Amino acid sequence: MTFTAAIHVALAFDDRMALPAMSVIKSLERIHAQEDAIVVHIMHDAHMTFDVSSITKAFENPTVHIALYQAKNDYSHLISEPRFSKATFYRFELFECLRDLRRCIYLDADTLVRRNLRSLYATDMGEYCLAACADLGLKYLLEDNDWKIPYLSCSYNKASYLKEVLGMTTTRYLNAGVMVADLDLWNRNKVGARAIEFCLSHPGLWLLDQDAINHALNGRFLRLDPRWNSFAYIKRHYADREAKPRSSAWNYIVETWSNDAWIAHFSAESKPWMPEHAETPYDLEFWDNIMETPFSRALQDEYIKRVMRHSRRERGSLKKIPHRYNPPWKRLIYGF
Ligand SMILES: [Mn+2]
Repeated sequence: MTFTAAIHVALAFDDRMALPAMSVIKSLERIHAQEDAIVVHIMHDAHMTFDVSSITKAFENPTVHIALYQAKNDYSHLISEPRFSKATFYRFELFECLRDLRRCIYLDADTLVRRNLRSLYATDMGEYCLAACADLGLKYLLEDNDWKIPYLSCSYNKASYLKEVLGMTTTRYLNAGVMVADLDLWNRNKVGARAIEFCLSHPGLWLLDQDAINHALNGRFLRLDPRWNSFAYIKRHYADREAKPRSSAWNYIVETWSNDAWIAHFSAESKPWMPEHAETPYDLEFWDNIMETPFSRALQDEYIKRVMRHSRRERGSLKKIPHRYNPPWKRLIYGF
């Protein structure tokens, strides 16, 4: 291994996001094997059903080093809707714990790394404390189609939501799923603390902590290549729902995201591990990763149990298994 200084990655999850988080770590290992050393700093829930120590056993190797941190604060009071996980706030606490590191790459637990992160880690940040991708889904889908954002009992277009609710004086709005943070500057500017304060004073924000980070930065972030945060669902999911034909710029992004995602992001309804999942081009890669994690055995057992229950009930053949019992991990058991 050509050992250079390690790349520090920050990841946070509770029980609900433990499974996809394992795929993130596996994807990091696959991409960087024999080339780079990755330190994955994980902040997790204090009360996990999932055995956190199994992560170290499963992944500790020359490429990946795991560092575990238990969240001290409980953020449940900031969660307005069940679609959010309180672990989304752990990033702020983790960035404080890591303040002595020069920088880190933060990854949402619903991402999949498909390109070496060395160049992203070396990004010249200039005077910014954060580098991230502009939220192009928000820009093109909402702005171009004039879709509305709900907040309290009103609805806003994107520009008025940013101005009136988030108090921003710019339309530069980032997606917080993939971020490079200059940890010293981030902490000195108290970005995390200001974001949490904003959530406390504005319950019911549409995109919660992401809205709050955008409020705190007010457009002061370095814009990254959109491939670093490729929304996995856009092409298939919104094909019929866009009211207007796509501009060539948006079409280019959509194509790139579905063919050449550097980091795929299972945002919105595209969560391969959820029953109401919207299919994406990256689902198979996700399950291939999961099958090499501590969840593999449990998933196979669960799948076999369901098949047995179903066959007993139906006295039918495997062909009759409904689609929802037919996920990609069947290949491991039946070889097809
Ligand atoms: Mn996400």
